[in-house]
Amino acid sequence: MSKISLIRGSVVNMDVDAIVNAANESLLGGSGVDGAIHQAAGPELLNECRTLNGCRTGEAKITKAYNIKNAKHIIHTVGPVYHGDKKDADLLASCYEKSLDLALENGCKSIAFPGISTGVYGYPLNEAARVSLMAVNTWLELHDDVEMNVFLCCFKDAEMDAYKEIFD
Ligand code: AR6
Repeated sequence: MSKISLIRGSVVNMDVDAIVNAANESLLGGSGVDGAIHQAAGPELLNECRTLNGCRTGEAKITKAYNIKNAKHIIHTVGPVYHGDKKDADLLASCYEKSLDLALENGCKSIAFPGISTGVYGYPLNEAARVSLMAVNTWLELHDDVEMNVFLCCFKDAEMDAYKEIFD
């Protein structure tokens, strides 16, 4: 019923119930996909984010999508800054799991993720691809009675290559 799809492109353009933002703990915007989402959604997004009191690393919060008309919700999650210890993988997996939990709680049947932590936060692409696929797969197995179509969006070719290597 549910499935995982690899997509080459930006989450901002995805026609889904929820797009995921790779935010920071302030939830007040930044560069990378965070900047692109805030720019596309417009200033009302920042106004709603100001009411959320930030978000801890590994957690997620939800807002409306405002001017991003192809999505209903934005799920803001905060990935770990990569340090190279086991905690990184746990926190990164938690971002995917908590985002999927929020999507389900809000009636979403489709969700598009960027490569959380793989940009500014420095998570190596091959490790991040493994952790994210494992986290999404595990979540879908635990929720085999729900429909959730998960799109893993690769903004750069190198991200797509990292996922493909896992299947080779
Ligand atoms: N459009 C779509 N996807 C993008 C874009 C874009 N313009 N730019 C990057 N990506 P990153 P992080 C993809 O750096 O590593 C921000 O300042 C990128 O290819 O956006 O979690 C936040 O405020 C990768 O797949 O996020 C935080 O401070 C993914 O987005 C910090 O960066 C994540 O890269 C978070 O760092």
